[in-house]
Amino acid sequence: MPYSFLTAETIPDYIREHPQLADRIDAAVIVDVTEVGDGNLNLVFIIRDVRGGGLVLKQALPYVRLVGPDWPMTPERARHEVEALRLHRSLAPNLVPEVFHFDADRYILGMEDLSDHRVWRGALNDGLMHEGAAELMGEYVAAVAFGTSIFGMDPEEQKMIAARSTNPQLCTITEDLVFTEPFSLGGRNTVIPANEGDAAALIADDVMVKAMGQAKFAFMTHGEALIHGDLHTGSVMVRAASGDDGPVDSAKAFDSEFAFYGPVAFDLGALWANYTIAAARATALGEDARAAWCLDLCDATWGSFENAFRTAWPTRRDPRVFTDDFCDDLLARWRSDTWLFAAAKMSRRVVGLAKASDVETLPEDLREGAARGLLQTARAAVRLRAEDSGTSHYIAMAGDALRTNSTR
Ligand code: SR1
Ligand code: MG
Repeated sequence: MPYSFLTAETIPDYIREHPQLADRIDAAVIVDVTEVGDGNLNLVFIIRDVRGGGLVLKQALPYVRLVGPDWPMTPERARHEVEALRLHRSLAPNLVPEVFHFDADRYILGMEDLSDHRVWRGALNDGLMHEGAAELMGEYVAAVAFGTSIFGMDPEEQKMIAARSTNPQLCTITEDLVFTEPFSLGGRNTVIPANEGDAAALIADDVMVKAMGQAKFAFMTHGEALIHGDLHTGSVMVRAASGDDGPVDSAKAFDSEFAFYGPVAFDLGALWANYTIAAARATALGEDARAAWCLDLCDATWGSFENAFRTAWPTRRDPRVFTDDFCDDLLARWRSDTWLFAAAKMSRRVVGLAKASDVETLPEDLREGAARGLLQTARAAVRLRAEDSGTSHYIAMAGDALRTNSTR
C-alpha cells in the first residue's frame, strides 16, 4: 500500500493531527525541522519548538535509503523497531529511548529527542572518550538477554513474542552483508586498491570461511533472546555528565529495527567489532593510548554484561535444570561466540556494503593499514578464541594486529 513520506513542510500538520505528539511540541511555534538520518535505511527528523520542546520522528521507507527504490525493503521494520524498543525499555528503562507514538499506516515512530546526546561513533571519531558507556551497553545486553529469554519470561509468552518478532527481510540483509558476501566472490564488496590483496586473502582463508559458516548458522538458528540485531556504535547515543566527554550520565541503544530472536553474543560481538574499528582509527592516527582505551571497552562491556546476567540468574523462572553450572557454560559459550561475531562484523565494515566512517574518513594511506589490521584481527580471532576466550587475550591480540599492520 503506498503511503506518503514526511517532509519538513508537512511535519507541522502531522504533529497537529496527532495529539500524543502535540503534547510534546507546539506545532504553531516550530523553529527547526532537520532531517538527520545518517543510517542506511530511514528518514529521521528532529523537530524543535520555540519553548524548548523537541521530538524525533522516524519514518521507514519502503526501500533501502542507501541504495534507493531499486532495493525494496519492508517498512514493517518500523513495527519491529517500536515493539523491541518498548520491550527493551521495560527491562532497561534508562538505556533505551522512549517511544510515544507509532503510526502503523505510515510507519512513523515518535520518540524522545536525544539532542543532548551524541551518536557514539561520531564522538569516537572526534577522539572523545565517554567513560562508562561500554559498561551501560553490557547492562543493556544482559537485561535483554535475561528478560526476553525463557530465563526471565514465561515460555509460552516468549514463544508468542518470538513469533511476532520474526523479521525475515532484515535478517536476510545481515545474513548476506555480514556473514556471506565479505567471504565470497560476487557480492557487493569494495575496497581501495591497496587492500585488494587483503580482501582476496580473506575469501581464500578456509578457516575464516568455515568460521563464518558457523557464525551464520548460529545467527539463523539460535533464537535465544529478542536481540537488538544491529548494535554498532552508530546505534548508541552517549551523553557526558559535563563537558564534551569523560564520565557519562546517560547512554541509550536505539535503532532496533533489526531486532529478532537471535543469539545474544551477536549484540556483544557487534559492540566489540565497533570498539575495535574505533581502535583501528586511533592507531592509524598515532593515538596509541586512545586505541588501547577503545580496545579496553571490550572488557568493560563483557564484564558488566556478565555481572548483570549473573545478578539476574537467581531469579530465573526454572532453576530445576537451568543450574548454576549451566549458567557458567552458557556464559563461556557466549564469550567465545562474541569473538566469532566480532570477526564477522568487523570484516563486513571493511570489505562489504555499508562501511564504517571511522575507517572511511581516514586519508587513504592510513585507511590501508587500518583496514588490513581489522581483517587480520578478524582472522586471528576465529583461530585464537578456542585457546582462551578471555577479554585480555582478545585485547592483546587485536592491539597487536592493529599496530603491526598500521601504515602510519
Ligand atoms: C542495507 S542496510 C546496511 C546496513 O545498515 C544497517 O545499519 C545494518 O548494519 C545493515 O547491515
Ligand atoms: Mg541502523
